[in-house]
Amino acid sequence: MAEYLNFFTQVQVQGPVETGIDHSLDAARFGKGRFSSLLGLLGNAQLGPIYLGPYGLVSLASGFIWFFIVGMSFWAQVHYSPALFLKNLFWLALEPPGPEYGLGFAPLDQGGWWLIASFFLLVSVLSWWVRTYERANALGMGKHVCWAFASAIWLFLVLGLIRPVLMGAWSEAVPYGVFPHLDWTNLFSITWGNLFYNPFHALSIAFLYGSALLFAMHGATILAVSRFGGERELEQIADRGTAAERAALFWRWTMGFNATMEGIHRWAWWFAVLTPLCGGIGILLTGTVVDNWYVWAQTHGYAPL
Ligand code: 07D
Repeated sequence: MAEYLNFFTQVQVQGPVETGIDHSLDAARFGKGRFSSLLGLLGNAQLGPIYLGPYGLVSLASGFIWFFIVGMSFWAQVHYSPALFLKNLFWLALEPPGPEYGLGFAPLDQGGWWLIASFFLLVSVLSWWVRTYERANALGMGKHVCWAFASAIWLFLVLGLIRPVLMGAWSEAVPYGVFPHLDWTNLFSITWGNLFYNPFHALSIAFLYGSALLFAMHGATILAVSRFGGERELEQIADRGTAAERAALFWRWTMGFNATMEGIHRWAWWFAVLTPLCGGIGILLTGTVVDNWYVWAQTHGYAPL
C-alpha cells in the first residue's frame, strides 16, 4: 500500500495527456500538455493545455500594461540605472494624484500615470473574474469560486475606487509599490484613529486567522487519513469508509463536534469570503461615516475614556 504520510504529493499521474470532457473548446486551448515531475510534487504533474479565450487575453494584456506602466515609472525614477533600480525596488512608488486634483485627471508625472495604470488593473481584474465565471459555466460547475473571488474584488474596489470616489479624491487610494503600500496602510490606520478599534477590521482578522486555523485543521485531517483513501473526498461522502469516519471521530472525540465531509468546505468558503467582505465594509466606513475609530470605540463603550 502506498504510504501517504509526507509533505509533498507522492503519487504522480503521468500518462496520456488528459484533455477533459468538452472537446468543442480545443480550438481555444494553447499547448499540447506536458508533464513535469517537479510540479507533480506540488500538484498535478500535467501542465497545460491552457484555455485563454477573449477574457483571458484581455486580462493578461491589460495586466501587462498595468505592470509595464508601474515598471516604467519606477525605471524613470531611478534615471534608468539598473543598480539603483535593484537597490530601491522595494521602496519605489507610483502614487495616485494629490488631493488638489480631487477626482479629476492629473499631469502624468503627478498621478496621471497612476490613474491610467489603475484603469488597466481594473479591466484586468474584472475580466479575470469573468474568465473564472465563464470557465465554471463551461464545465457545468457551481459559481462558488467566482463569488469568493468577487469578495476579494469587493475589497480591492473599495480600497482603490469606491472609497476614493465617496471621499472625493483619488489621493485616498493605495499607491503601487512594496513598502509604499505598507506605509499607506499604516498611515491609513493612524489617520483614522487606529484601525484596531474598527470592528470590521477585527471581524476581518478573526476570519483571516480563522481561515488559517480551519485550513490547517482540514489539510492536516485529510493528510492524516490519506492512508485510508481520505483524500478521495467525493467517494468519502457517498461511500462510508474508514477514512471519513476516523476523520470525523477524531474531531468529535477531540472537541465534541465535527464538520461533515461536505460541510467543512462550506466552513472554509465562508471564512475565506467573510475576510475581505468584512474588510471592505470596514474600509468603506472609514472617513465616510467614522473619522476616528478610537473615539468611536470610546463612544460605544469599549475603549477607555
Ligand atoms: C488586499 C484585496 C483583494 C485583492 C485582489 C487582487 C492584483 C495585482 C499584482 C501579482 C487581502 C487584485 C490585484 C491581481 C497583483 C502582481 C504584481 C485582500 C486584498 C482582488 N491587520 N489593515 C486587513 C491585520 C493593522 C489596515 C485585512 C492583522 C494595523 C488597512 C486583514 C493585524 C494597521 C487595511 C488584516 C493588522 C492596519 C487592513 C486584509 C495585526 C496598520 C485594509 C484582509 C496582527 C498596519 C484591510 C478592514 C485581506 C481591510 C486590512 C489583518 C494590523 C491597517 C484581516 C492580522 C492596525 C488599512 N488587515 N492593520 O483579505 O480589509 O486582504 O481592513 O496587527 O484595507 Mg490590518
